[in-house]
This record gives sequence, C-alpha cells and structure tokens, in this order.
Amino acid sequence: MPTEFKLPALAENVDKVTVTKIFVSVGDTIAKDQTILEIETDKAAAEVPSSVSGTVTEIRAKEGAVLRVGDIVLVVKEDGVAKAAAPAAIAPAKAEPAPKRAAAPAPVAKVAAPAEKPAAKVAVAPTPEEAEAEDGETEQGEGEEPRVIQRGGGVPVPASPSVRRLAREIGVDISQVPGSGSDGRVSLEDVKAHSRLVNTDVRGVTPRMAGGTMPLPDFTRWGDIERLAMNSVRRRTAENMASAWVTIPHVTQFDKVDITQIEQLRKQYGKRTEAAGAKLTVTAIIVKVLATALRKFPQFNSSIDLENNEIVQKKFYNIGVAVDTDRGLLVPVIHNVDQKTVVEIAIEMNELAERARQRKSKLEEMQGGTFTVSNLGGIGGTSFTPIINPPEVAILGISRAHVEPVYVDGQFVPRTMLPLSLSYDHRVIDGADAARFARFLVEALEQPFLLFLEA
Ligand code: CAO
Repeated sequence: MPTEFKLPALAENVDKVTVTKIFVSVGDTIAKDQTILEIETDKAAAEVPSSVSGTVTEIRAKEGAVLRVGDIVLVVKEDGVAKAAAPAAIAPAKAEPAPKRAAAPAPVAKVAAPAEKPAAKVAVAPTPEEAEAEDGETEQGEGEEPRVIQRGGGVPVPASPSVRRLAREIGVDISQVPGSGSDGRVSLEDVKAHSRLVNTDVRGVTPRMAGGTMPLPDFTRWGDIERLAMNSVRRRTAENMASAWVTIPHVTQFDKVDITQIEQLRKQYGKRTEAAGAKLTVTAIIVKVLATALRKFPQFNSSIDLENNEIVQKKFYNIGVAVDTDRGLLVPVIHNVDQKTVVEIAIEMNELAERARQRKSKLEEMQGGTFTVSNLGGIGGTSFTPIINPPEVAILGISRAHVEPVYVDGQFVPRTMLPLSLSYDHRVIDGADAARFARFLVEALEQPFLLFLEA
C-alpha cells in the first residue's frame, strides 16, 4: 500500500521551507530516520529524516522548491511505516502540528539561471497571491479545532483558523500579536493592527519598499552579466536588513579596548581550554562579558512594543553570533550565556558555527536571541556599523585588534587595541547609556576583576 511522507512541523513558527537537496531517488529503498531532504528556512539549514520506510515510488518535492508543513514529500510502497513523524536532526516538541493540506506540488517559477545551467528551472517562494490560491482550497475549516501556537514560555496563543490564516498570508508571526480578547485571544483586528505597526515606519515607508523596487537598467548595454538566483538566506537577509535599516533609528557608538592582558591570558590558558575541546577566542570572552553587561544595562536586552507602549525586558541572556557561511550570514544563538563558563561558550560557539557552515543547524538554535555579536576582526577592518537584528535593540561589532602606541604614564607603549562598534536603537537607548555600556565592556575586558564585583 502506498504511504505518503509529509513535511513534518520542524519548529515553532516555521510553516514553509526551501528544499535545497533531495538525497533519494525513485526506486531507492529508504529506512526510517534516513536523511532524505536538506532544507533551509530564512534562518537555518537542516536535514529532514524520513518517518517511513519502503521503496520510493514517487518524489513530489523538488530541489529549489518551497514546501509547506504537511506537503507530500514522497510516496513509498511500504515495507514498514513509522507510527509518528519524529525528526531527529531538527527538534521541537513545541512545534505546531502539521496543517491538513491537500497534496500539491510546490509552485515553480522560471528565473534566469546561471550560465552553467542554462535550462534549469529554479523555484522561488510563492507570491502572496500564489500562497492564497494554495491555501484557499486546503485551509482548515472554521468548524475545526483551532491549532494552538505557543508563545515564549509555552503559553498557547488562542486564535481561530481564519485569524491564523490571515496572519500567515500577510506574513505576521501570530505569536507576536497581542490579543485583545478574553484570555488574550487574537482577533482579525489585532492581526491587522499589528501588521500596520510592524510594516510601517514613522514616515510611512514599508520595508518592502525599502527592499528596492527601482527598475534596473539593461546592464548588457555595457558588458556581459550573469544572473544568480538568490537563496532563501540571502533573500531574507536582504529583506530583514532593509526592514531593520528603515524602521530602526540606528546610532553606532565606537570605542577601543586594550586587550593586551586578555591576549596574554588567552595564550597562557589556550592549551588548557583546547584540552577541554575549545579554542579560546576573543569572541567567546566577549560573549561572557556581555552576560554581565546586559544584566547591568537591561535596556540593551530588550525589545520595543510600540503598540502597547512598552519596553519588553528579557530576563534571559541569549547571544546570537554572526557566522559567515557560503550561503550568507547566519546567526546561531548561544542560550543562557550567564549560566555558562567561557570554555562552555567557546565549545558551543565552535559547534554552532560549524553546524551553520555545514547547513546542519537545528532550527531552535537559531531562535530566541536577545543581543547579537558580529566579529569581523578575523578578516580585517578598523571599524564598521553593524545593523541591528530585530526584535533586538543592539548589536556589538568587533573589528581587527592591532598593536598601536598608547600614551601611558607619560610615555608611548605598544598595546593591543580591539575596536568595538555598538549599534543601538535610539528609540529605546539613549546615547549616554550606549557610551556607558561600551565603557563597561571596555573596563570589564581590561580589568576582569570588575566582573566579580558586578556579576
Ligand atoms: N582581531 C584580531 N584577530 C581576531 C579577531 C579580532 N577581532 N577575531 C578573531 N581573530 C583571530 C582569532 O584569534 C583567530 O586567530 P588564530 O587562529 O591565530 O588564533 C582567527 O582570527 C580566526 O578566529 P575564528 O573566526 O576562528 O574565531 P572567533 O571565535 O573569533 O570567531 C566567528 C567566530 C563565528 C564569529 C567567526 O568565525 C565568523 O564567522 N566571523 C564573521 C562574522 C560575520 O560575517 N559578521 C558579519 C555580520 S554583518 O554582515
């Protein structure tokens, strides 16, 4: 009997993914838990294991195509069927159950392909109209039991199917919408109001407009060109960066920290931490110092809720670390850095960066960040102005450390100086606080004893 394998719910708030690789072919015999797909969302790449076993008779998924939770990936002639989908490489027990949807191949659109693949078709994310057409036939009925989406801390978000559908269609994360009904129930009006709020900045400029809709000239008038399809990481980075740049009034505070002593300690204790399985880097040390800085300056660990005129201060300290990958910029998150040692942070950061580069990130490790660090110093540069990663309100950029003459006690001495660039949301953070925050980082790195006093 044929058995369908449908895309399982992979994580909270992830209802569609792009298929980047299919590892099986028609005629293959597959086993339960065998990796059959590689997918990516805007924040992560992950492998999807099968929950069925048997001989593959049909593959509905296509490389490059968008799949939604519940879409049929492939069909097998069963040798044995698993009882339940249980993705191993990707977690979340908290994930939403898969919506009931009819089997429909993901929409495919033709776009200009790179020269070496002239005939290739590359799938792109459906337009809102396509998504509506898809969803229209297969959405849950009004009479059905509403699906429950969880807010942070496992609190369910009550909303009817039509409200959730609207939120999905207009790209609103329903778990972020404050519900005006009894018990926080989210209404259609709540979703629309939230959408207006997040999509419009003070000048009425929408993030989509900021993404750049200016028509391009015909570049071939001046020479050869090549058109490359954007992968989903690049596309979402483009959208998110444009949106953050337009909606957040950024200011960047620059400072320099003397890490001469830290560098000596790094050398002194490097072997010891390597034996524990980690390379002790300046990034790991700064992440740890940030835990204390964020506790001392809670406005840097907050989000802005304009609709309710509130600042949301988080009591957990989760630091995202920007990682340079061949797919683009990814930001895995080290959770609860205040509860971890520098060595534990260094080990975890190595593992997270490695998994991000190998496209094996777990979706939950890309979520929940409260502050981001971006270290470009391994590559070079004297300073830069990092863009805030919403809904966070600040980001720390680190540039290349270098030895320079510093005037100490009446004479110039060579010191290793590390440039810091702190970009902050000026709606929530005042310039004086940013200067104090940066100064605290500098002093704590120059005199680590301060951390004992403050932590
Ligand atoms: N100044 C001088 N040297 C630095 C440095 C700095 N600020 N930061 C790192 N280095 C050195 C390290 O000491 C290491 O040297 P050794 O091998 O001699 O010890 C080397 O550069 C490589 O470090 P690393 O990259 O392995 O380790 P890390 O912990 O410092 O950084 C990570 C980890 C993930 C942040 C980094 O690998 C990375 O991906 N950086 C790019 C981040 C990025 O793309 N940001 C842009 C975001 S905005 O577009």
